[in-house]
Amino acid sequence: MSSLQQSVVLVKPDALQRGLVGEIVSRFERKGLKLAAIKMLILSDEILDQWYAHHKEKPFFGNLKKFMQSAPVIAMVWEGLEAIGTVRKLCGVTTGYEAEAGSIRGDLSLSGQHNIIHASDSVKAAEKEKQLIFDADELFDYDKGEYLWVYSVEERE
Ligand code: 3AN
Repeated sequence: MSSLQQSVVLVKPDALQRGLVGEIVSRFERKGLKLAAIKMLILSDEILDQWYAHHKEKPFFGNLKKFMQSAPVIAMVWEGLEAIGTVRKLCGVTTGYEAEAGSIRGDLSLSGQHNIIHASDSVKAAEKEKQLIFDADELFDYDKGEYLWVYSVEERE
């Protein structure tokens, strides 16, 4: 049984600097996903320490934080059936030069750190990331007309 999920995506500072925001947003739109939230912000130390808690002991953690704070990010929530896995597939694997052609990282990046995008890796992570970035009134629920064509009758029930 497929379930409706929300994935938190960050367009990272390198993608903002390289003028790739529109291209990245457009890939999720064209897939048929629903945009539930979007905002621009500079990530605080507190947010990044929690966001990358699993990398805290890694040698690259300091540079990762500096990079992530070097410019604003565009934070978004994308919704759809099985959205967590779908969005990760659209992004491609972590390192740009290894990512599959056709994926966002595979087409647009070459680096392990400057890999232009973040996407939640689980439902639990998405919930945590949503709370770290968005206030309740920044998340929108609305009818998406396109869903009539994106999903079948059974899938919309
Ligand atoms: P993903 O972003 O694909 O979920 P994670 O969670 O392993 O991958 O890594 C989070 C971020 O940490 C990456 N997007 C990247 O910017 C950075 N990172 C991961 N591995 C490395 C590495 N070996 N060297 C430098 N930065 C890294």
